[in-house]
Amino acid sequence: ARPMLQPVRRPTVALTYGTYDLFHIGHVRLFERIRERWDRLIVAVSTDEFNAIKGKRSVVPYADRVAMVSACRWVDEVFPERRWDQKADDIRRWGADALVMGSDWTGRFDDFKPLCEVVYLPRTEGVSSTALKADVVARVHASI
Ligand code: C2G
Repeated sequence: ARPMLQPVRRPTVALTYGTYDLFHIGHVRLFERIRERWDRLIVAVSTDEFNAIKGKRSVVPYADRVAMVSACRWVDEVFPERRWDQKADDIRRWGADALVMGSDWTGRFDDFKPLCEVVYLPRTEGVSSTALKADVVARVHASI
């Protein structure tokens, strides 16, 4: 008899957005948690110009932030985040099954629920780019 052909499940795709300045364990843990639930992870990295729109000035230039996120084992694709209003197009273009963000964004992207799952995962406590910068400044002052 013909062997039963197992239906091959299409790999599921998650999309996430961020600046990833001073790439740290909080970012890595988020990516790791996303990959525990979805097969592929596509990351939109905010350009330096979009950071200005977000009111952020990152220490690490865009090209280096892209290189570090791309080097992360949990990440499959990286592309630029240039505007607030590109997410619907991105979801369609990448065929994303889910838009996933850390919990500081809870509720903020629920408008995309008609297009894909919208999931907020717990942030990693005790670490942030802002805290890392403050820690370095404090150490420099302490050593003066
Ligand atoms: N994050 C986390 N734990 C931390 C710090 C950050 O889980 N300790 C998550 C955030 O919740 C976010 C992602 O890491 O999902 C990236 O954080 P940022 O680089 O600060 O990005 P942000 O400025 O929030 O940009 O259009 C969406 C924006 O581009 C998101």
